Amino acid sequence: MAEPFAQGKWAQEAEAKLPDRRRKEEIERSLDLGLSAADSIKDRTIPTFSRGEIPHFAGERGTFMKSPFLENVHEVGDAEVAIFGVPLDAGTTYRPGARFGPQGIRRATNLFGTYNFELGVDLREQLNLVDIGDVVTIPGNLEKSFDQIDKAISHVAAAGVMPVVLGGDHSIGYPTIRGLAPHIDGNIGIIHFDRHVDTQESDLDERMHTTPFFHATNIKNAPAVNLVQIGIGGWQSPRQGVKVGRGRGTTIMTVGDVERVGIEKIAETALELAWKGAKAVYLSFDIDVIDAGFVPGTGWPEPGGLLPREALGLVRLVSVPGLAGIEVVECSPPYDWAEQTSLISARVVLDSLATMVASGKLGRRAATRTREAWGPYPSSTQTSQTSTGPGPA
Ligand SMILES: [Mn+2]
Repeated sequence: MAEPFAQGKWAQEAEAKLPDRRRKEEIERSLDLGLSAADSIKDRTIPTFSRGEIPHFAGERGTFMKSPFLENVHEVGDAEVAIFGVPLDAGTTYRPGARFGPQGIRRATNLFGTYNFELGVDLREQLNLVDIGDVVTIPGNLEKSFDQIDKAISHVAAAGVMPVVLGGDHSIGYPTIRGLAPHIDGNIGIIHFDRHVDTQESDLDERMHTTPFFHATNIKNAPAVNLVQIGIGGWQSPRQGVKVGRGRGTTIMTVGDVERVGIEKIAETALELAWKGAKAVYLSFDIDVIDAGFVPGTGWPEPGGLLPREALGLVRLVSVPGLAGIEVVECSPPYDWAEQTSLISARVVLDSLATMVASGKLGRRAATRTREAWGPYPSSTQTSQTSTGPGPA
C-alpha cells in the first residue's frame, strides 16, 4: 500500500530542484527600475514601484488609457504627467476593496478614446503622459505604506512632473500631500471633493481614511485655511472631524450649496479660497462625493451626493488655472457593477487633464527620449497645441 504522504514528500523534494535565477533577476530589475523602498521597509528586496510578480494586488501591465508605460522610473522627468496607482485599502473602516481601484480604473479606460469632443482635446496628440505602474504598499502597515507613497510622489514631483494618483482609500491623502508639499515653493491649497470631512485626528486608534486632512493640514505649507471641501453632508461625518475643521478655519460647501448657487459660483469660490496666498493647488477627489446610486463601488456609500454631471463640471472648472497634482480615491471594484464607479473615477482624471490642456496649463513638454510617447514633438510650438475654441465650460 502506498504511503499516504508519498506525493507530499515528492513535492517537498521537487521544490529544492527548481532554479530561482529568474526571480532573483526580477528582484534586481525591480529595485533598479522601480527604486529601492522607503527606509522604514526592512525587506530590502521590496521596491517603491512594483516591477514584478509581488505584490499580487499591484503591477498589472494594462496602462491608463493604454498610454505609454514607463518602466524605468528614473526617466520620469521625460514626461509632463505621470499616472500611478496606490493599491491600498488598509485604511478603510467599512467596505474594503480600494486596493483594486487602480486595476479597475485602468481597465475601465479601455473603452475611452483619447479625444474629447466638448473640450476639443486629444490627449494622445497633446499631452506627454506616462503610466509608471503601482506603488508597493504594505497591506498590514499603514505607516510603512505612507512612507512608500510619500517616496513615490516625491520622486515624481522632484522631476518637475505632475503626479496623478489612482487610489486606494482616502488615507493616502495624507502621504500624497506630505510627499508633494516640500516641492512647492510656498503654500499648497487643497480642493477636496467628498461626502465626508476626513479631518479627525484618528479613527480606531490609527490614521485611517477618515483622517487624511487633519494630518495634511499639519504640514507647514499646507494650511487648513486653504482646504476647501465640496459635497460634505449626510449621516457619516463624525463630529470630531467637524470640530477640527471649525477650529482650523477650513471651508465646507455642501451639496445643498451647489444646488442653490450652481457649480460656477461654487468653483469660483473654491478657487479663490484654495489659491489664497498659495503657489499651487492639489485636487483630492473622493468618488463617494457622487450620489451612491451612481457609485456603488466605494468604501462608504452616502446617498444624496452630487450628480455625475455636477461633479465633472466642477472638476473641469477648478482645473482651469492648473493643478499641482490629482488623486482619485475610494473606488472599490469588488463592490462595483457594470464598472460604473471605475468609469466615473477615470473621467475625473481625464476631464481634469483635458481641461488643463485646453487652458494651456499642460501640453507644453515634449518627450525627448526615444520611447513610445504621447504629446507634442520637441520642435512644435505651443500655439499649435492649445485649444483655440471657447474652452471648457
Ligand atoms: Mn468619503
